[in-house]
Amino acid sequence: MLHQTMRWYGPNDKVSLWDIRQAGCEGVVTALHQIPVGEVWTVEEINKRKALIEEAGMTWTVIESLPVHEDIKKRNGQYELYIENYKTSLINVAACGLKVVTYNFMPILDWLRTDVAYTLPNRSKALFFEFEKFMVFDIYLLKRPNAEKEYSAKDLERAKNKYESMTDAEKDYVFKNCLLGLPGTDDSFTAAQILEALKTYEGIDRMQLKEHLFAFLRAVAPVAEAHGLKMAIHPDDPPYSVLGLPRIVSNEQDLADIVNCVDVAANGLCFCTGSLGARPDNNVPALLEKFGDRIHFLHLRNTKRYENGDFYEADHLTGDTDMYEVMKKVVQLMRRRNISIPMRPDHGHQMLDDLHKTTYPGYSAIGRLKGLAELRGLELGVSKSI
Ligand code: CS2
Ligand code: MN
Repeated sequence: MLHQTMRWYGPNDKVSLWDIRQAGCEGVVTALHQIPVGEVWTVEEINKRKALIEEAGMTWTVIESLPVHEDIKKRNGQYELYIENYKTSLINVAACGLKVVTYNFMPILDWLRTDVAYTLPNRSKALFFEFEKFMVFDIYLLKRPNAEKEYSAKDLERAKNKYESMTDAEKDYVFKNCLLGLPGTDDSFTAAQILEALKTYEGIDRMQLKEHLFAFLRAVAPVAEAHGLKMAIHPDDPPYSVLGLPRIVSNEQDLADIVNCVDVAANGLCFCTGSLGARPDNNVPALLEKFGDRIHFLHLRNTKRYENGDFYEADHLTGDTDMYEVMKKVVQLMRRRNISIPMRPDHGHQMLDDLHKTTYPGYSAIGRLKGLAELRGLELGVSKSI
């Protein structure tokens, strides 16, 4: 069976370890969010967190994330020091008995949505990416220099119409949502910070960023391999370029380039069906089959896409990705490899009592519990029937 987990943001998370255990989890996915990006994770700090999880009767199954410093992505500034620190953190993590480390290589931002509280017909709330509103943000609110150059004439027209139809309150709302910081913080970027950070990526295109990722992997993957660790890169979300920033973990070719660049098991994937599935040309079950040997962690989540480029996070079992097919491939994969792959339901809808609570967008307890329970049932059914 899958090793079921949920993400926990640490002692300040309003969702407690016991909540997670009651949801049926055997494991927890967490990170030392208090350590600034780039600094070494010490054995002492790792063990402290591990003990907290074990006191609640679970294991710390996956680290998400051991973040990669921006200097490494740009290969400037102190990138050599940060790569050395990363290796040290990996060695420390392995010394504490942890096995899987997730990270991503998205410049500046993590995931991006225009609405983190989109009301569904049943009055629960979901994360929504509305393409026209995103263009409005980019062109009219953030006012990114030369943003218009990246959109077609037709899209620019759509953006203009949208902008003109929006109230000031709607514009403020989109602005605020698009500037939200990384998962697990209450901080937001300011427009000035984003514009400043964007400048630092001038001249770094997809090819160049890929080279930087490969150089990073050539340095760290052998260390992970030697210490019995598996690294798992998370795909881009949404899986294409945004704000003129290159994104390089978006489709089949990207995944193939990554696993081939250092051909060891330690250089693997966090297979996020929600992120990959936001792109119509990604056949998620086929990708799962193709890269199965290198998948060390699963994020199971679904998206519903529209023709116009919008998508929202659907229920875990509905949406455009066929979760039954996904689960069948997962079960077959685990049998073939004779392992239990760690999985988490990724995000969930805000619903029931959680509608009255403030939690990190996507990370309220009840919606994730619902997703997990549905996936758990699906897995049982699939595994008994094949
Ligand atoms: C996560 C990502 O919250 C989420 O959607 O799937 O933020 C993920 O944790 C990171 O990108 C992994 O480094
Ligand atoms: Mn994910």
